[in-house]
Amino acid sequence: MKERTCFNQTSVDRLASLDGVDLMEEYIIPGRAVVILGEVLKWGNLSQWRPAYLDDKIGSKYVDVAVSQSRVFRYGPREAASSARMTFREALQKIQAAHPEEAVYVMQQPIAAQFPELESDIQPPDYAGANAAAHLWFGGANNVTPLHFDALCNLFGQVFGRKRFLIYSPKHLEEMYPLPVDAPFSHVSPVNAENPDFLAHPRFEEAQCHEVVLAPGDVLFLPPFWWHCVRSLDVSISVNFWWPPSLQHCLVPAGLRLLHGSYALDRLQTAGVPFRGPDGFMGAAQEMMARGLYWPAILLAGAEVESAVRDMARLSGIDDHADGSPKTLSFLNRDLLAAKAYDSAIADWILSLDFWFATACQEPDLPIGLDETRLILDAVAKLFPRPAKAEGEI
Ligand SMILES: O=C(O)CCC(=O)C(=O)O
Repeated sequence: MKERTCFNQTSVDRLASLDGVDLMEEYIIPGRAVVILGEVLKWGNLSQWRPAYLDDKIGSKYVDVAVSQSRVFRYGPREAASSARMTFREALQKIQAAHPEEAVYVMQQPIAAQFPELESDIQPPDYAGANAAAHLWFGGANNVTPLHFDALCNLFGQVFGRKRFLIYSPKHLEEMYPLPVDAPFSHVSPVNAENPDFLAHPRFEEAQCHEVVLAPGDVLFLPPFWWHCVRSLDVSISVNFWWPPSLQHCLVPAGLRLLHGSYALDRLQTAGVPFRGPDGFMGAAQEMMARGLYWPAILLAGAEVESAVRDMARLSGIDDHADGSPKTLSFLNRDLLAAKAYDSAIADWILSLDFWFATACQEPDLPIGLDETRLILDAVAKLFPRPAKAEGEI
């Protein structure tokens, strides 16, 4: 029986085919990294993609490229790679030059928006998530994308040339020396994974690295929040699909950190999947509670209350902003009580719940148990019941 979570993953399986393999059940749903050899051949006509073929199809189009003297293409925060606009053909000439003055990289370009001419060559596989969007990567040998994670499922297809991935399970958040969650580029590690400085980053030595080389045709499923550093071993063309994670994928240190960050930012109001379902945040809150993740469950209940109270304020004609910033829950509560949107018993409940939401946000290390969490979630469900669904409604 295969392990069910990425946390225990000790090696990355290399599957010669998908015959007899339930990719969803064994890898994608539990968030386990895997390589499928030769699978790109089944993604439409990608096997004909060579630099000359792309030149033929899109050579005269303008494209934004990343530019780097060092061949390291940082997203930030240090030495962020600069960018330039040029025709695809100019980029291709620089990519194929033996000694370019500076390296260029066509990075993560959305194919449907930028190169619709190429779209008919691509047939997304049925195991890619709904609305998974294809992106193009085209660059020279030895281009490096430094260590970072993405909060997305990633199906990465190597089309031409080889690429080497150094990948690390999300359990190694602390070993990656991440920036604070509210800092820009908090998904980028300062560690040089290819040549680590263990004096500066001693914890990095504890992180288990999986080295994965993709040859033309190979596909890597990289689950959300896995750290990766990527080097092109040759002139390389890749196509990848990204799609949003499930709630289960987010139950890793960086995912839970993101939940806290989004709560602190705007009470999860702009968070979409996976925290907010068609029935609001309470489904995810219940699931967190069932998994023993009590503070995250309370944060999600807080997001539900905040949503409901803001909706009520709008319906009652109350401005939910003061001096340009959103009013806090306690201010809105006071305004709604004054407008007789509800009585003082409900207002008192909201006030005491707000204490728990603030504590969940500021002190997630304090011990809290199932009983308190259940009380809070039950109180929220009673205060703001979701309308019962009509028979047959999904
Ligand atoms: O191929 C690369 O250079 C980087 C790929 C990457 O970072 C990604 O797909 O998330």
